[in-house]
Amino acid sequence: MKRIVTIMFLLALIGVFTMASTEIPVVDANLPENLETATFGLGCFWGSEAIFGGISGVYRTSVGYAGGTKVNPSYYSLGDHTEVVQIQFDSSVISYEELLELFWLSHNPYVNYKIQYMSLILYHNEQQKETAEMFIDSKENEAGRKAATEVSRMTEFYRAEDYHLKFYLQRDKEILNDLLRYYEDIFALNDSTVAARLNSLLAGKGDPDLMKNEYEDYGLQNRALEKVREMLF
Ligand code: MHO
Repeated sequence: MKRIVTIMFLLALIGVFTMASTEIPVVDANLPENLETATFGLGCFWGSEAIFGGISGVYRTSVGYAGGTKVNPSYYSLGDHTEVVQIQFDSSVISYEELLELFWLSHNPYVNYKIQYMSLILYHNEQQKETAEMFIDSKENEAGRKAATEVSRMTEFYRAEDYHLKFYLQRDKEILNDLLRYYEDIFALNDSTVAARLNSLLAGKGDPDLMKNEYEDYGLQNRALEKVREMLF
């Protein structure tokens, strides 16, 4: 009997330790399964990422290069690629069409920018293709003119260099370092919902009501927590 109690105690102890070592902020721990992916180009990707990272139903964002043919592009050797934001979202919370609305409002889709900054929808499946084409048709009809937006099939996504990731968050060392307690490096942090939200907030974008509800579960402490509270309230 004594032995069983000891074994159970040891198992409980192991449980507590493994929990502590894998602990991440509550919001990140609650990442839903079966997220869909959307990819948009709408100008410099720093701002694009900040626009989408702070809204309900979006769980992950990353900046990168896509749409072209050059293998392994980089910021200074972009080839025929466009700066894009890739978004992972829960379509039961926010629909692809709602994302398209935000995309449309957040840049000028009637201007022919150079390829790096062009207005671009990269669809991931036939349903997204149809939705995007119908969406653009209806906007063009409303406006009575053709949009510059291109709709093409998504191929390879090349994540951007570390210094482009969560651009606004990386500039706030206090908040950044607080989050790096949970994540090994900026690449791991890049996939976090908390990072998407705070990057958006620090850029002055996103839905403040959403973040007011969530921020206590971002895993922040001390001055970083205070700062976020001050920005929200
Ligand atoms: N802010 C830069 C663009 C950077 S973006 C990653 C500029 O104004 O040149 O392309």
